[in-house]
Amino acid sequence: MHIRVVDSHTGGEPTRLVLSGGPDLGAGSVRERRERWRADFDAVRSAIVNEPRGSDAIVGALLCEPADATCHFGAIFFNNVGYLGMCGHGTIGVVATLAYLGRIRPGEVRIETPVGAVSAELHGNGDVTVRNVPSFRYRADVEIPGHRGVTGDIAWGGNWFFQVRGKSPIELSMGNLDELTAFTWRIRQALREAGVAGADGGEIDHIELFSEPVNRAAHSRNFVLCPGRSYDRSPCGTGTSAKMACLYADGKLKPGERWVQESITGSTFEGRIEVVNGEIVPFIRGSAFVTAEAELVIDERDPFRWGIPAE
Ligand code: PYC
Repeated sequence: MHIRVVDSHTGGEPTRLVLSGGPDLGAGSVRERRERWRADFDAVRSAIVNEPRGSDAIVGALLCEPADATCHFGAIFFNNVGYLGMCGHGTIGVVATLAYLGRIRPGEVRIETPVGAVSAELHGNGDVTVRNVPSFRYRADVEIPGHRGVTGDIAWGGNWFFQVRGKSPIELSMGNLDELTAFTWRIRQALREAGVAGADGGEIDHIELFSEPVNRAAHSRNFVLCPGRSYDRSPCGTGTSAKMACLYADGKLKPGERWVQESITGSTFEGRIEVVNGEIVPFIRGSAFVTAEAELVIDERDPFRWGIPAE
């Protein structure tokens, strides 16, 4: 089996775009095809993103035909442990890669994802602005079971987030990655054990901490724990969407106002929201760079051909 991929990174967070050789998922919406992939071909997901070909940080994106006639492409995002709803840094990576391959020109491109259609504008300088799915705060100021006094908001930005309120008790610096990972993982476990979930019963699998930014041009710095225990090197597009929905709900961000989110690595996304028919629509601007073009080889004789499972 040979799988053609192009790798990129968006603010330090890698995206591996699968162009051909992926599983045959048949017809149906991108959401239905994601479920078919999960049920019948999950080993291929692991082979693409897990070691020895990948790493815990890589988010994969399978490029496919859209079922939604208003879209140009479909994309299914996946990671070291499973599948995502949407992925902001991944969409920026997909669009920058399509531009690198000469498949799109500056202008708008619409992409069907498992949680709805998003659009992206490719700017003349290579930046990409993603118009994400509508985002919202589901519950405010929820106390984390077993963590007295630590509260947070549950919000949707294309994935479910628990965003811890106030300043992170651990400094958001690269030297503290182990501590930050352990702390946010404990929060995720506590929420899971207590049955605290998203509005649709979906697992809250992204946990986010905030502090003052280091870069004076930014409004906030974050640390985002991803579902497979790796951290987001970028400011997280879906997390920034969820954050802006919470800020709007608190009266701290107005439609059209800029919100610059800095990641733990120092990379930034520029965000804003619009309110359309009563829904909060986030826009996220960032840039991505292609890092490799490759053909993954899955050799029948290789005992690790389907990757080393991350969990
Ligand atoms: O940018 O939305 C994002 C994202 C989700 C997980 C990793 N990055």
